[in-house]
Amino acid sequence: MKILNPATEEVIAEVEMADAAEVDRAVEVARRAFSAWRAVAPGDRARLLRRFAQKVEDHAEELAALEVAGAGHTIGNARWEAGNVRDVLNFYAGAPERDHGKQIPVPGGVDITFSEPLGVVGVIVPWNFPMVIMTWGIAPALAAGNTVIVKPAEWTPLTASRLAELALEAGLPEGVLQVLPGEGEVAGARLVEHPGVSKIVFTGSTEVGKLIAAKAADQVKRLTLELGGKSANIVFADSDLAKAAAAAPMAVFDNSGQDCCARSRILVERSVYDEFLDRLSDAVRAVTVGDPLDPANQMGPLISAEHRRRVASFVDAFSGEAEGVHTTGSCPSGPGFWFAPTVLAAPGGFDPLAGGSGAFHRAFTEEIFGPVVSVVPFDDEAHAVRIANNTAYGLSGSIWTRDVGRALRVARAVEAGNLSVNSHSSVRYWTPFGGFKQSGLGRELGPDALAAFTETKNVFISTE
Ligand code: TXE
Repeated sequence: MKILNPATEEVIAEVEMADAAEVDRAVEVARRAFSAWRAVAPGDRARLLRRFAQKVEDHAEELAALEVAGAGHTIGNARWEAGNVRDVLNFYAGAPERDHGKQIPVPGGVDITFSEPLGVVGVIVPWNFPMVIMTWGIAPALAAGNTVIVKPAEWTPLTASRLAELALEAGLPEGVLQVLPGEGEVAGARLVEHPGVSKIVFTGSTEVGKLIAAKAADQVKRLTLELGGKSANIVFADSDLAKAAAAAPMAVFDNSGQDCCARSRILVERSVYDEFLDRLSDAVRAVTVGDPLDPANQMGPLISAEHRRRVASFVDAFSGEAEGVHTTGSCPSGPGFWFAPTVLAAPGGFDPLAGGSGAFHRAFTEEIFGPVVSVVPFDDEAHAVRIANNTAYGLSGSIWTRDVGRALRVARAVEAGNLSVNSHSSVRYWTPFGGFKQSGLGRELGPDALAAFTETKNVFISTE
């Protein structure tokens, strides 16, 4: 398959796609490697993973440049991502050294609880954050003693393959980490179906996540799912409105809106709605879109022509309507899958709690995964919470207010896994990340993710 640079549309690589037989061979290799890898002492595994992290650090600029070329990320984001890969590898490296099991007092003997690796873990990765999402799966999986097969997204296999090479250079044994570029319905599906794969970590669309969950149920295969989102950014009248409006654009336009945590629904208290929209529009017009290698640019292109067509379908649907498209920022023309940051404002009389089929309703409820944000007014705190929760998704959200009590009340009431107050921060690798409802199953990152890559085993020894 030809890999394109989304900013130039130039072919930068041609990559072989694995078929089902190659997946089968990779599983065989991973299973053989598992018996040796699980036996490596936790301290030695930790040393190898730290060496891997050091390799990533040594090659950070190269990895960042590859992510810019292959995924269209801005260089600033790509550098952050290379740093995150290093940090997450280091964070989990020593975790098994601190897993001491448990000895629970029981009558008649000694009872020991162990954590054991699962076996072969399949990590299916999307194209929006190729190297970090891969690492959130592989780092705890490898640290816990599993072997891993990564299937990167069709569009973005380059950094994944490079990371596998660096792992080998760092001394990880052959077969412990394999990267297999391939199509979802072929290589991805085979990983899910293969009885030799004990767990699937999947990040991608809710639609494919449901398919995978149904197939995995057949073998009661372990699953972690990180799916879509339609997160709310709730702005109260008592907030620092200038700060809230200045921060709102990049809370959704970062990575060109191709972010499962994008705060793509802005809910604004009615008394400050017009003022907020004015401020937001100014901020959106100031967003710099262009060459992702230029550190001055805040936004790059979309991933592909096909994805741009899908994003455009949400905005094009407004032609002829009196209200809808409120502000359009700027973006380059010419080669590259560019899309201008766009603000949609609720048409008069729009009820965010009612069903509907109009253009604004569709944009307000479906995951667009592009630089398009919809803004609606709300009446009071309870109304804001009802609107925020009126979705099948539940990944992230933000609350802007100066009232600490309200911030906590609303944060507890919103059905989402990751909330931030007066901030749009979503990912801090020390803390758990994941979704409520149809945004996912299980949590990644944080101290507890390791448990998702182990089975608990209890052994009783009679002393009688
Ligand atoms: O995702 P897919 P796509 C959302 C976002 C986006 C939409 C479609 O709204 O516009 O999904 O993106 C592999 N068995 N998100 O089509 O298809 C596939 O090869 C096994 C949100 O790219 O879900 C890729 O590696 N695997 C999201 C991965 O699944 C299969 C990130 C994701 O692809 C498969 C990406 C199958 N049957 C998209 N079919 C987020 N949570 O951040 C596909 N794949």
